[in-house]
Amino acid sequence: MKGLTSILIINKIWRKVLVGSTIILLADLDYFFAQCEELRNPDLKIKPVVVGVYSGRTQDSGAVSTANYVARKYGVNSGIPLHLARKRLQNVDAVFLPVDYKYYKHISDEIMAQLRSYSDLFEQVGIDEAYLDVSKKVQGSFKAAGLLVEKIKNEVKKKIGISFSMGIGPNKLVAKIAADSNKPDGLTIVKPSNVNSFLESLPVSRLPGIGKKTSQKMNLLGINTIGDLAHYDVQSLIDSFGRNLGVYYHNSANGVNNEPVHEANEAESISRISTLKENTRDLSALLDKTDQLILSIHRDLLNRNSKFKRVGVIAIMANLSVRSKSKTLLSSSDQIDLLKKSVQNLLESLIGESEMKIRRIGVKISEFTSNKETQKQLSSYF
Ligand code: DCP
Ligand code: CA
Ligand code: CA
Repeated sequence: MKGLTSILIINKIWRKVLVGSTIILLADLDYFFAQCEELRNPDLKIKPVVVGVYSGRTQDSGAVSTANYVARKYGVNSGIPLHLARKRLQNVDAVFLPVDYKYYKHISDEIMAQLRSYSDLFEQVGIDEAYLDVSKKVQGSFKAAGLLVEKIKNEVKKKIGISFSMGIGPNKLVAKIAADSNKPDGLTIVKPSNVNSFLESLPVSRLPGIGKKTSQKMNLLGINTIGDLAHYDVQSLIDSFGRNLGVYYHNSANGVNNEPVHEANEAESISRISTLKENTRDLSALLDKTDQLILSIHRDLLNRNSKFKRVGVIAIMANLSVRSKSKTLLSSSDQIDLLKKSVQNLLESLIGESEMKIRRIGVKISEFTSNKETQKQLSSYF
């Protein structure tokens, strides 16, 4: 075993000598749905633009999907109720538009095809984000990566007319946090030697996977910044959060992340939705229904010989408004029990957010990797 470890380490060193550092980019399209609306109607650019999902019950019931940066100055952000957005933009010449997903998807597809052409490996995550591994392309040079990004940004602006923010880092985690730190139209480069100083002073909530609840729990332990978390005793983290999460938090806070950029059919998902016998917010009644949906989803998953990494639930509420919750697992899985457990957790948190009963319930899995690919990668590694 020891021999194998040293061979792997030597391989890693050789790789560094031969091709330089790993360099990962994360592209995140700016205020995406609203920017698409500006693209087809440039007069909107100077106005607050709010794109929302209208549930149809009253004229303004529903939620904001996103808003352009002009509207954000008035406190209008993703997720707030449309009537609140309307109130915050009272007496302002603002424009409210319904989501036109098909159009945004078309623009996203064009941009993603361009981004893909600049990468060695490409992984799309959702409609407006993608990771690019460009290690070979720029021969491990962060300077060359910066120049490449300037070029891609200009090209996408010229050909498609959309701006995006880009993070450059030695791994996916750092690239993602870098991209988030300068929006819109930003570029943030974090070289390996700057990873710790870059992360140190940021609040723990900036780490992917650390939501409101976890960061509150960490604050109670005296952990406020990513630096605090990096220096916190790893065994104490494991005691508080369990082994998997404890180790994940420790590594992430230290900027350590080895997740490869994998070419997956991320745009794809498997989903089922069904109407409940009667409107309810009773967990066991909902689980009865989601268990049926999961059985059928899982059958499809096995047929395509894939693993999933993202799980979501969607609820159409009694008033026809839509609520959804999703989460990314720490690693890909094809286990039905894990799927059931994840759906249950998501349902619990969804029910906890509103008193309203649910009319229809749906389950979705996405971010697939093929079982065949994983096997191939493992065997070629040895
Ligand atoms: N979206 C949504 N509902 C949410 C959040 C997002 O419908 N609660 C949609 C609309 C967004 C798109 O997903 O345009 C991408 O989400 P982002 O979180 O990346 O936000 P934006 O691209 O809108 O803004 P930013 O410039 O902050 O990336
Ligand atoms: Ca995004
Ligand atoms: Ca975005």
